[in-house]
Amino acid sequence: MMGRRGALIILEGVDRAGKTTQCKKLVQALQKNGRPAEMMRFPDRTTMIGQMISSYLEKKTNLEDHTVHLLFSANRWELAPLIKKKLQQGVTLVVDRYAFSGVAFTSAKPGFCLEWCRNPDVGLPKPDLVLFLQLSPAEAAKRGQFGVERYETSDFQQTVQHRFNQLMKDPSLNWQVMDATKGMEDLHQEILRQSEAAIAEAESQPIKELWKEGSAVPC
Ligand code: NYM
Ligand code: MG
Repeated sequence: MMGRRGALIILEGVDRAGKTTQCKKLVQALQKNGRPAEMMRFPDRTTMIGQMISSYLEKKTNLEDHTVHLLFSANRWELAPLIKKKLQQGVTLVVDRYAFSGVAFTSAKPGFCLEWCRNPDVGLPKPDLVLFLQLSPAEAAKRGQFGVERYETSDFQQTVQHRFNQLMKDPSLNWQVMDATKGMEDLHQEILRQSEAAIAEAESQPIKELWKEGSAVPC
């Protein structure tokens, strides 16, 4: 008999929404509930491709915009076999950013449309749940200064937010918008509840492919 597969759960949102904190809390809580769960993050800066991305984000190197977009995607593809293997082994994966950040950040640059940005990620393991941590630019500003990495300016983040809004209109994905202004613990409980539901739902379903059946969101 086939074992029950794990769920692919993604946390998305603009910078400083609390994704990393919530990913860690979710993994701990799932493990405490007796569920095998592990955290991953994108970009994964530990691989060779990840190191190129990291150096770009730290502004140590420059890369042409299409090129870096494809590297972010390649960074997901190089880990796709591991993602599938873990899910099939029954491990639930909690992932800090995925293809949605890829599309939202690149398409926030002039001259890029959603369609082009989405293409390299078509066919990746499809998430069972995408939790979007919603935080207004004003609330984000209260959380302190931006870092020094590329993209960390409020103008750019505002465009990124618009792009996320467009992506969230896609009904082929299980988007759940979370109010990230809530207290950390309340937010965690809500995320845990949504995740447990997605895990129960995923158990009986095959792993699907992202954006394969097309998307209603135009360029
Ligand atoms: N980012 C992240 C992209 O531009 N494209 C992608 O595909 C992904 C996964 O990298 N500002 C951007 C969003 C962030 C930056 O992410 C680094 P983090 O979570 O701060 O390490
Ligand atoms: Mg960051």
